[in-house]
Amino acid sequence: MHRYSCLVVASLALVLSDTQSQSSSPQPSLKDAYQGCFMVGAALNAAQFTGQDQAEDAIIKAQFNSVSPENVLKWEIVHPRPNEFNFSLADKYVEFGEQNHMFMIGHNLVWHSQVPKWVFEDNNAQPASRKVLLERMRHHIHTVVGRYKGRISGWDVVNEALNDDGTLRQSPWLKIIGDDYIEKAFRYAHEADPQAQLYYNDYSLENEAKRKGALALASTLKAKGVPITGVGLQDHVNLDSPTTDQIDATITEFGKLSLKVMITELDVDVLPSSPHTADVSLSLASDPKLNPYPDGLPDAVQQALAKRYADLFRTYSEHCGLVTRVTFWGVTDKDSWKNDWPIRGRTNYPLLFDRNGQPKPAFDAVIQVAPKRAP
Ligand code: 9MR
Repeated sequence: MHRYSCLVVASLALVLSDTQSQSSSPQPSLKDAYQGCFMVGAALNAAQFTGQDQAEDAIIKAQFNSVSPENVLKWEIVHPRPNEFNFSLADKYVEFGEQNHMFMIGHNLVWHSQVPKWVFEDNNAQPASRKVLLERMRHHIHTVVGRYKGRISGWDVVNEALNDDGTLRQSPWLKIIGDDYIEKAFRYAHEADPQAQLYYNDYSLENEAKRKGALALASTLKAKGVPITGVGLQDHVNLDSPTTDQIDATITEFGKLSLKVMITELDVDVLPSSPHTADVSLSLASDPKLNPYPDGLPDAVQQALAKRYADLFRTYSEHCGLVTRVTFWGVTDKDSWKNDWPIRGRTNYPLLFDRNGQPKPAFDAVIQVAPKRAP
């Protein structure tokens, strides 16, 4: 397991990427720039970890020291039917992470989305009983976490259990089991791999009401001795919202509970009508006015994106050690979920690498604000 101290000393390591090996200036790497502060990760899609996207593989290997699976460990993929598990893609994800010595995340175990209907039903398509659903949850978690015991180091155990007002979401998990479903999920995951780090992961935790709800949830779990080790702030953010003060305060507040804090799904939406949320059920009608940059990002917006990323990483770096990882939700703009949410088929620019895999000004900005370390 990685250990990170907050020593901001050592030299800035530089790596030569394949693409720039012939140019005079070597390309720095995110993972080296933030070494000693936090890990830098990316969520991967199947093409990347099965070797079908060699160009992106080169970026991933050069830039990141942690990976998350964008979709392949979700319930509907690994456990599509009651007695059927399918680990073919998940196994490839884990092999890729091992081959490249990366800190691997499992995403996710208990969520209201991307989970088949049968999970919540009995044989007559009626709601399952609490007892049956708890046993299904235990079986799923033991099977999935157990398979990767000692290999996947941290799990998003419960994902997005809160409403925007901080109350518990009325998901089938809550309705059928009751509010102790969260605690049970963490206990089952801990039984399956006592060494694994276990996280609660959610979006918009910078907003006061939701943050209060999450802080109350986390402190109740801690008080009951539930094995939660960290909180994931997804940080699907916009150019101007939430403010870095809100982000800073959110990290500080969770730190006070002696929880690790991770930025788990970072991207910056530059398009209009993209609310600061990641509610997957949201869907808006398409309109060309809401897709203003189909042929490229104007320089002014490119610079605004770079400044936003610099401000974000300055804020995260002020919490070196408390923030243990910053993970981008994707590698290049080409594959980002933000091209299809909340409006399908737009051209978005949320990440540090462009559609051709080239680093954007935002990449340089993130490297530049990394804590300077003495040689
Ligand atoms: O990026 C994922 C996208 O490919 C899926 O279609 C989507 C479906 O729910 O899930 C996306 O990832 C989500 C993550 O698992 C949880 N937080 C919000 C992310 C963006 O929707």
